[in-house]
Amino acid sequence: MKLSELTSYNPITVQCHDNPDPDTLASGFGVYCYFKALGKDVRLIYSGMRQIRKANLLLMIEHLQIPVEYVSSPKDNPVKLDGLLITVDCQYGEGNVTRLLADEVAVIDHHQDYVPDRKLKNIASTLGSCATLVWKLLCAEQFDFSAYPTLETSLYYGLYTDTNQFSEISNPLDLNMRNQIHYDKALITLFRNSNISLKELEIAGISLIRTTYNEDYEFAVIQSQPCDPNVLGLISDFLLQVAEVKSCVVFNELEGSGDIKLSVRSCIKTVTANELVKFLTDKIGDGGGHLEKAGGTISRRLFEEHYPTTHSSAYMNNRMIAYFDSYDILDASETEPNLTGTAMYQKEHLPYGYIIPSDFLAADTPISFRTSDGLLEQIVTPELVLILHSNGLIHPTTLAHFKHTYEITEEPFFPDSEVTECLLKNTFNDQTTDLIPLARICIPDEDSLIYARKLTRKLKLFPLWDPGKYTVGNPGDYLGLLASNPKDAFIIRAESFEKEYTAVMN
Ligand SMILES: [Mn+2]
Repeated sequence: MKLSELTSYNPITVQCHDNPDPDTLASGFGVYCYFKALGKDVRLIYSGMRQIRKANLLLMIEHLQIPVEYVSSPKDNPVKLDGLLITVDCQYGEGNVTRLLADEVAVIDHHQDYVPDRKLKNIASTLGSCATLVWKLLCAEQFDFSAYPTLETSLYYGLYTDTNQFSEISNPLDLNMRNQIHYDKALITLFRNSNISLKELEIAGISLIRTTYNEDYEFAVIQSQPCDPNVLGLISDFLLQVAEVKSCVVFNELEGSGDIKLSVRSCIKTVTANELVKFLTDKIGDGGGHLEKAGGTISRRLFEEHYPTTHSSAYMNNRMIAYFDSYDILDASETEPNLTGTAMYQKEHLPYGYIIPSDFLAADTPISFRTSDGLLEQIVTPELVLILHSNGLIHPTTLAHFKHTYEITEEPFFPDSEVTECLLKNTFNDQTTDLIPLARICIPDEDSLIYARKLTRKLKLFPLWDPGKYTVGNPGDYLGLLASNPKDAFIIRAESFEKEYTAVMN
């Protein structure tokens, strides 16, 4: 979705997430400026329980003249807006943004896509900040930045704060923006050094001496006094720097609602912060974020429904232990394969399609495509091969594995008749390519046998082809091990296993 696709709407409301941070304010300001320049009736707003109090945000709004308004919207009587509502740095319907009513909704965000069916959206989840996405959208429209001289500094500060002071930048587009944008250095220095108030310094200090630490799992938990949720992030950033602490959660109960805000951090590859926060908020709230940093909210009402006799700090400690007890880890590159409990299966002899992305994309290009687990992001390497299933879903593998287990042909591949396209997106320039005309047939080898066993517990698998990142297999899914190379382990979803594999009788 381009910004110019939205120009038929009027009025337009741009909504930041609740408890705004610099990234959502900067992104919202960018979208606001675009429509303002077109003479639209446009407003920039945020809602939620709390108004902005944090010093750096107040300075940012004041010095960069960001025309953001607070809108109070009671849950039982939500505000109704005319025209188009655009949520920025968040997704309409998610827990971190108050749901307002509007004729039409669009989403501009850089988190994982929660609403695959939404029509009006641009979600770039490999970007470090939503400000980068907005910058790209504005550049694509040849937006005249000189008409809004404070906008570039806003976007720069959004990226700065969302990437842990640029230390977590990995997408080339984030780097481009950082290098190309004109910003006011003195203002950035001022904001950077106005992160917390004296009162918050005291709250953070008191919190830190009340750390509970779990030696077995090397995690720490802190309950802080009520404070701006952004301060929770600062405390957890600091806590994670303690050598003994490998993951942590810092939380507090909000004044008034009693809802619980939490900030989660991890610095080990066996725990990703976004997966952990989902576990901590499962059924009682919402959470999300990135590999190292994530945040979430637990609803007081749901918490009391599910855990009527538990205090929030006991919940957090118990739930952390439950998380670490809930899974096994299999690092395929390090562990000797264990065939206990497995049986032998053969892959159905159906034709698949294959694509070698490096044939038509430069190395290191970020791409995304749809797998049976949802959207997957990968970086193009000469080793990456994509297998197309007849249902249009894609499964990534390595060239070595591919050559080993498939008979490779040059015949064109035709998926099931109802599958009309199978898209690969270059997330660097947003170009999508339909893979079906490019795909060739490959057929699983006669002897492509696997050992497989049904999982009874959650498994985090670090596959041979991507040893830095785990995929999660849930109870009911299968762990497959290639018979020819049992170190090459992979997860097979319960539903595809039944369709694609047959047991081999001895
Ligand atoms: Mn953001």
